[in-house]
Amino acid sequence: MAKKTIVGFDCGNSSYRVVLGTYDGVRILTEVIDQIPNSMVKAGNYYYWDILRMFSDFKNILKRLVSRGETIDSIGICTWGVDFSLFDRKGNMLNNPLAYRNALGEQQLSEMTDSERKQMFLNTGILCDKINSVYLLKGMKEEMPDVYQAADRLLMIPDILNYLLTGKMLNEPSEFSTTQLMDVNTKSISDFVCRKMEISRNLFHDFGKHGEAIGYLSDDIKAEIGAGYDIPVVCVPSHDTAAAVLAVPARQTHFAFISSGTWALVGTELLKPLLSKEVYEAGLTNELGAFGTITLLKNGAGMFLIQKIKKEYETDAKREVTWEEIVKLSDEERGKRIPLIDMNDIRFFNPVHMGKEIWNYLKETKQAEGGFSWNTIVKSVYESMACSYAVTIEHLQRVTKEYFDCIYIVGGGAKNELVNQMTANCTGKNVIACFGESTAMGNIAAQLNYFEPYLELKTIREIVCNSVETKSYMPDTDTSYLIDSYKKLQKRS
Ligand code: LFR
Repeated sequence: MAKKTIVGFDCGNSSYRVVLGTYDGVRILTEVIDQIPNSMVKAGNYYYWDILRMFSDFKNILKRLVSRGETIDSIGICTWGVDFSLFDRKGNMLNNPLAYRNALGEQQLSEMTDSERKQMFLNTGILCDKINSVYLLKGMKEEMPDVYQAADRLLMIPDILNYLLTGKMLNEPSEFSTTQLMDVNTKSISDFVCRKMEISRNLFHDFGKHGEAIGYLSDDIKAEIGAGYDIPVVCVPSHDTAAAVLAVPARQTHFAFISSGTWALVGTELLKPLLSKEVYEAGLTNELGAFGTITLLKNGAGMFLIQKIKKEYETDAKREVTWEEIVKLSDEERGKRIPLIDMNDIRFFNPVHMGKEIWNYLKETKQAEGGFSWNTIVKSVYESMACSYAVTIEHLQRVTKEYFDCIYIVGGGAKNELVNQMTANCTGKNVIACFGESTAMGNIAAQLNYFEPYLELKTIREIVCNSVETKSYMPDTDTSYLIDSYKKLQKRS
């Protein structure tokens, strides 16, 4: 395959990035063209995402690339999962996408019995979680009936951007699996879930196929960015987790990964879903990955807690602080007792003040006393993160009957040396931190399949292995004893 210049858009909850990938026949070299902060917008009673700002920023960056002389061979879009907008029959967007941190989903899910939840899991492979689109959609149907009634189509966030770029609507499968509206066995829309949740089946479109073109940049956009040639927009695994897993530089067939960002996804890649009782009880979920794979994973709280803490700490300090300073707060606690929190306790999902919420938790569980301490709080988050990883790795080994001798960490969180070491210590395993933009790497690597449709997953991974820089962490202190205390806290929540 000749040299290719490929654009990957990776949109996360806290920032979005545009990455330019150059494939030279052996490896992909990446350059981050821009990184722009992102956040939910509170308007009236709800939290929303500003999708049009993302679209407009993306177009401006494409324009910049064209004017600096790049010839773009293709484009792919990835974003987080679960959020969507509804469209009317004429293709107009009816609502700004609501954010999954709205209370709507939780309210709907709380009405379901245990046996209903199990049925939903067996049908979709997906664990019932308040953030899954199906609950938000049901909530919208009740709270915004006019919008719901006017809807003809539902597009997930990456599908929306693909549509705005090309005029073509489709639902991309990996992203769609996060709705919990896909039958995991037939990989088509679940009639069972639609019936049960009273959701119209007609809202959904045909699924795209990874590696195929969705369409080409519309003439308007081509003119706007100054491109005098056609640019295909390729159907990539557009759920950021699926793309990040594709970017794991593993040569083994069975491997464990942690995709660390606002969320922490701890899992392994499979060819078929696992729907056993053990999987269900361990809180694992079978999402769709790249090119027909399944990513069996635990969807847990990740850097969200510490991202919120950083902002609060800055407010207290009345200045901006670096991540190094935040990490140092924890390091200053070295040798002291290690306080833990259950990372996934609902009280940390979207509290008014994360620091205070954690401090109260530590006091209630008798792990802290005296005056409020940022050091203790930060330490507890980082150590708890490592513990939560260790518990999930234990579950994954049990349900898959595989032993993982190392763990790959991808995503922005891989830069956190302290947590990498804590994870090695708590799991007793070799941790391999993978640097660079993992989601963008997976996005760009998947697009190679458009140029060479017979390129197999194994070959794409080999290209990834040639392209990703890693750093290895071996356990240096045994902290596996913390796992039992962590499990006790999990039971308490
Ligand atoms: C990670 C992620 C998770 C998803 C969460 C919310 O960025 O996509 O996989 O569960 O965000 O969409």
